[in-house]
Parts: sequence; C-alpha cells; structure tokens
Amino acid sequence: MSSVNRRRLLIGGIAVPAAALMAGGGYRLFGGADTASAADSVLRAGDLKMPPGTPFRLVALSGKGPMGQTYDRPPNYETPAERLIGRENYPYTDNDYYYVRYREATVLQLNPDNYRLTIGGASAANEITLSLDDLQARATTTVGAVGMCSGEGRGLHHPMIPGMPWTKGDLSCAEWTGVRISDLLKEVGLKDDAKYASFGAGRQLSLTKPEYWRTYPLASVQQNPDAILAVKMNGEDIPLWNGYPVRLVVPGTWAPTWTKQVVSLEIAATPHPMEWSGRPITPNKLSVFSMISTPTDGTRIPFGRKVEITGVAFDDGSGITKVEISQDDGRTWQPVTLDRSYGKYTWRVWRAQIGFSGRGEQRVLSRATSADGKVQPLEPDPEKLANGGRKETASRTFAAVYEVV
Ligand SMILES: Nc1nc2c(c(=O)[nH]1)N[C@H]1C(S)=C(S)[C@@H](COP(=O)(O)O)O[C@H]1N2
Ligand SMILES: [Mo]
Repeated sequence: MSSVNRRRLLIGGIAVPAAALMAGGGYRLFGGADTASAADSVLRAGDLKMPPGTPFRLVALSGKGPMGQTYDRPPNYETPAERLIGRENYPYTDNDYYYVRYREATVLQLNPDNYRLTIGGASAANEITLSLDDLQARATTTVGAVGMCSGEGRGLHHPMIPGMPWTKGDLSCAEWTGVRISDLLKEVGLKDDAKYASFGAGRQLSLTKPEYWRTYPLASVQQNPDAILAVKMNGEDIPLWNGYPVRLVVPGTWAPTWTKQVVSLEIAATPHPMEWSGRPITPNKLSVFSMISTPTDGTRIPFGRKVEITGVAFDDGSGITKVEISQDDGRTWQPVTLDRSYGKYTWRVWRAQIGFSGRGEQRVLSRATSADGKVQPLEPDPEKLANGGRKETASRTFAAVYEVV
C-alpha cells in the first residue's frame, strides 16, 4: 500500500483512512469516466477485500447529525458505525443519526395542521380521514425495530454491482410508537374481495418519479400486531428525513417497503398500479445479521493492548442465540457476550474483549446465529446473486479493519 493509504485523516473527529476517502470520491462521481477504475483500485488494494469505514464525507442534513453522504439528491445518508448504538443501556440509534434513504429527489414537508390520512379504496367498506391528532390519540403500540435497506454493503462488493454504493451504515434501530394497521382496517371496514393494502406517500416534487406506493398482501399487515403507522420515533416526532409526520413500520421486514410520509392507505382486490417494484411485496423477512460498531474502521490500536469490540445482531424476530467473532478471516470463531434483549425486533448489542497477535492491518469479522438455526454467511450466495438477488450483498459478514501499531 502507498503512503497515502496509510495516512489517517480526521473528519468530524473520526479517523478515516485516506484510501477510504478516495474510494468515496470515486463512488460519488456517478457515471464519471474514472469512477469505476478509481474505486476498483482501492477495493483491490493490498489484501483488503473492502475499503474500511464510511468512505463518504460527513454532512449534516437539517435537524440531523453529521452522517455519511452516500448521495444528496435523492438524500441518502448512512449512519456512522459508532452512532448505530445510541448509548449505554439504550440500544436504539439516536434520531439525529438514524440513516436516511430516499428514492425521490425531494422530500415533502407536510404541515402537521393540515395533515390528513385517507383510508379507503375499492375494497374498503367506507372512506375515513384522520388528522395527526386523531392518529396520535390511537397510537398505543410501541415496538423496537431494525430498519435495514437492501443496499447495505452494496458498495463494498467486488466486482461492483449497480445501485447506491452504501457501505456499512444503511441500517439503524429505533423504538416506534404508532397505530396498529389492524385497528385502522377494523375502523374502515373491509369488503369481501379485499386482498391488498397499499401505503402511499404524498406527491413528491419530482418530475421523473411517481408517488411512492407500496402494496402488501392484506393478511401480512392485518395479522401482524406490530405493523403500525408510526407517529413517534424514540419518543419524539419522527425527523422529516425519516418520514415526518407518519410512516409505515413493519418490524422484522426490510425497510424499503416502509413508506414514509404516508397520506393514503388503499384497500383493493389488486395491487396498487403505482407499486414501486411493480409487484406485491413478498414476505420480505430480514436475514440474520451482525456487524461491528466500535472501534470504527481505521482505529489505531497499540500492540499488546486489549480492546472492547462492540456490535449489533438481529434477525426477523426469532431471536439471536449466538454471535461469534473471527480474527483469521473465518477459519476460527470465538463467542461474544450478548447484552440483554430489548424486544424481539430490536437488535441485540454484544461485546468482546480482544487482543491482536500481530501488527499492521488486522481484520475482525462477526457472525450471528438465530434461534431458528440460521447462520449469517461469510459471503453472498453467488447463485442467488447471479439471479438478481438484490439483498444478497446486504447480510453477509463485513470486516472491521484496524491498524495495530
Ligand atoms: N416516501 C418514501 N418512503 C420510503 C422511501 C422513499 O423513497 N420514499 N424509501 C424507502 C427505502 S428504500 C428505505 S430503505 C426506507 C428508509 O427509511 P429511513 O430513511 O427512515 O431510514 O424508507 C422507505 N420508504
Ligand atoms: Mo432501501
């Protein structure tokens, strides 16, 4: 590795390897002539299989803390690893650092005084309109849940695959308070042919993108007592960038289908014509996953010193039974200590004391095992990846890379 790769730069108080910054610069130039080659050479640097850290510059959206700017329009900001866990005895990501992912170029700022949720559709018995106060009065369910985008880790994959090049911060965890979807369905009443529930965001000021609609098979939200329209996040108003004033949360499932800025719930016998993916959402359950949060990538650790490694682990709600770490790229594994559970959909914080047997670049991997016997894979399944499995790169193990000096 060249000397520039060894230099550590300070950004927002966080040490980031220069090589990682170069990778970030390359990624941001979407379609630029030298984009692929610049990122490619960094990904291949030395024995590093992936560039460390959040290689994007830290930028604060209004009302948010400094986060990794994967892309600005649409706003895509990843949670810095050391901000995933809010604080001691509080596993949830602070609202200021919860990741931001939009597919629309602009975000609609809905006026809370005029806000209305319309519930209706061809297979609803009635049509009802609820104000924000109405929803807040019905918001009796609180549930912790991991929000994870299918883009997690995509930018670390080699060879590069299309899509937003997220590194490791395309996920967060929060405690949501809201109204049960099943209660809203009871209130509006259903016709016999009701089969799908579609959640629509307000019209965004985009010339190219349609409104964001997501269609669920009705039973999947009706029979899930934790599927809610949330009005609070960690006990506060939901930040604009995370869906203020109302967003869908379906714990245990991938977050891309959790419509933000929800203004319509439509019940019909058919999927909504504007469903983002063009087809109804399948069960969509989160895979078993773990990652290291601190120390962050690029941290210099004095040789001979023990450090505490902290991380998170979760699955779709069956529970985490074991997390292990490896310091030899997955040949051998040692168990870590799990903190207590805060709820079946809340990630489990874990920690381990480790030392390093050598100096220089040191990689640490983590892997989780769930109560239903699933083990986080070392690498994405190549077959599923080849068949267009968009989530394959998201749930594999990711190395934290340190420099022992
Ligand atoms: N209205 C709207 N809702 C949306 C999206 C969007 O582009 N518009 N993106 C989805 C995607 S892809 C993800 S991963 C999550 C991200 O939620 P967050 O920004 O609160 O982290 O929101 C989902 N809900
Ligand atoms: Mo996403």
